[in-house]
Amino acid sequence: MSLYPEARFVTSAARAAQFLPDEGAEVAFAGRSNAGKSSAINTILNRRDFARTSKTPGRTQLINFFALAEGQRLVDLPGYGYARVSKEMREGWRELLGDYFDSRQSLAGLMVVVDSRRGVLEFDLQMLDWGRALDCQLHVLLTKADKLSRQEAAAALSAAQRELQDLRVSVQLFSVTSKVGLDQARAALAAMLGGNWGHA
Ligand SMILES: Nc1nc2c(ncn2[C@@H]2O[C@H](COP(=O)(O)OP(=O)(O)OP(=O)(O)O)[C@@H](O)[C@H]2O)c(=O)[nH]1
Ligand SMILES: [Mg+2]
Repeated sequence: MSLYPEARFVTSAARAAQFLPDEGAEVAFAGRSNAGKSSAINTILNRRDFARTSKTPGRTQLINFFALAEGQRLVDLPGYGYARVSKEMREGWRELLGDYFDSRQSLAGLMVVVDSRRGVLEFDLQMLDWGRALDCQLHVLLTKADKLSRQEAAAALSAAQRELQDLRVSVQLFSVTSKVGLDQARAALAAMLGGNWGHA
């Protein structure tokens, strides 16, 4: 059963004029290309092929808006850091993301999706900075934890926690295949949308 039975895709935005009205509460998923954003969204919502997933990095190049319930939205942001795209395209993404974070008062929470094998990188910190400027709740999903041994996963978690400890960011392990951390991620999303972060 989905926690959001009414969830539906609404629109893709290539520029700021196409964003949905800035009202209600929104949670955005950001992360490096191929980190597992779309997979995480599908699994958290329990909807197969809801946000598209791809073996080809950089496939989600637009800002995708989903309605979850009345006044509650989820946003799949375009992945960053994919090397094999043109400079113009990279600048276009940066501008689109910049416009989004400059304007989005309804952004209640930001989920930064990080490949647990790579750890937190510079662009992830940039996203967290942008989210902090909007005073939204910040949560990091260390994805693909199934690809690490138990020991490696624990080490990846404590490394990320150490790195983010001064930044008011919560961090967890996550996997769409083993379902590690799924309940925790769902609780984080619900708390962000419901405005009761810290009580999840
Ligand atoms: N083993 C494993 N594979 C995963 C997991 N999450 C995602 N993947 C795989 O990683 C690849 C990329 O996943 P996506 O969800 O498309 O990544 P994305 O961050 O949305 O990528 P872009 O839209 O290109 O930015 C796909 O082949 C997924 O099947 C996970 O938890 N475990
Ligand atoms: Mg995607």
